[in-house]
Amino acid sequence: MSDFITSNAEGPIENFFNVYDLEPMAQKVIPKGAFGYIASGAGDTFTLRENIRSFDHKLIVPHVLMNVENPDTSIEFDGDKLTSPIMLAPVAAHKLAHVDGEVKSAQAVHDYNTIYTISSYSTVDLPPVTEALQGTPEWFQFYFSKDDGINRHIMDRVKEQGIKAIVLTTDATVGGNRETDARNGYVFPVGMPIVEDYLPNGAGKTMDFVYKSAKQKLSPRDVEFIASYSGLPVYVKGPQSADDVERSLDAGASGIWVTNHGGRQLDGGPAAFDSLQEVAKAVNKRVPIVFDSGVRRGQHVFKALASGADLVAIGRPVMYGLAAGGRTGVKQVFDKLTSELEMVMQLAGTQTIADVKNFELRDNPYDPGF
Ligand code: PYR
Repeated sequence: MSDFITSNAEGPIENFFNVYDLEPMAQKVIPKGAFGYIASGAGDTFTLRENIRSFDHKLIVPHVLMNVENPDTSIEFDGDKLTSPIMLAPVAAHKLAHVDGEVKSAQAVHDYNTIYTISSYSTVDLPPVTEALQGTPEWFQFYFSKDDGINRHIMDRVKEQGIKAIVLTTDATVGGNRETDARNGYVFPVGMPIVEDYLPNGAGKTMDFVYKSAKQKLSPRDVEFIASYSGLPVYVKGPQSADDVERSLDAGASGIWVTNHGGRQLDGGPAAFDSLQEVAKAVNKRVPIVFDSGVRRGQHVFKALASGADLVAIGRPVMYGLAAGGRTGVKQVFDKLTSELEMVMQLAGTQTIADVKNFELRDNPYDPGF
């Protein structure tokens, strides 16, 4: 709806010492319903809370006398040299956080130089986002239509943009129990142009309606279909167990994305970081692993990489940085996590991301709360 007013901030965020600081800043400038939609989780928010807490299940025992100075966070991934393995997770509707929406976050990801995942529920259409990225690698997160003709059309458009991979979200075939949205009577205030063909007039719709408009009966055949039609690598976003890894790889997945959707879907499920341990073992380096859900610190990035992730994605912190500082704010979020990661790498005795990936974390022998 055109009367939706959110942040138009642009410029450096002051008093920003860690990414947790950004949430209350964003809350001041994003309307209540939209902020609740972004920040909240499902049900009792058990899984949402466990996502952050679970990083304490593993310890980084520092290694000293390791001849380390100026650790290098850069990586090469799929032919691209990236500033770090920290990338953007697909997050719906950036226009909730900033009037310019995905254009600003894409500009920031270009400034930082990492992978941008555009959501099917982007509030800016594909071409302006690709343009704002100026050649920075872009992936597309797919909320599948029930109609394969529409899916083909969306994939044709995705390919026209030179997008490098498709991410099939499999853990959201129906909305989680989003009670905050229900209490706030939240409806999407802006439309979603990429899925206009199966979700016309998205503005004014509840999240439940949005989810039910997409395909619910997903199966391995959908992975096969996307892979064969698009010819692009398909990342299956959702496996949290060895069985699901095998089902995805058998269907032709080129990568596994470990997530619990930021605690927004199945409440009562495991923390994503705990699931990463099982998934990495099952994948056994056959394909790349992307990890998200709960990443708020450089040491979280470090622990995820040391547990088998190749890329670590962030979502909510980017939305908060966007609200508090626009393009500059989003860049600051990536920079903050990177400088924390560099410090942790230095103190842990690791010079490169390859060293981090070979680092052995120790199981926490103390009681981390349960
Ligand atoms: C979410 O609300 O979590 C979506 O993925 C759209």
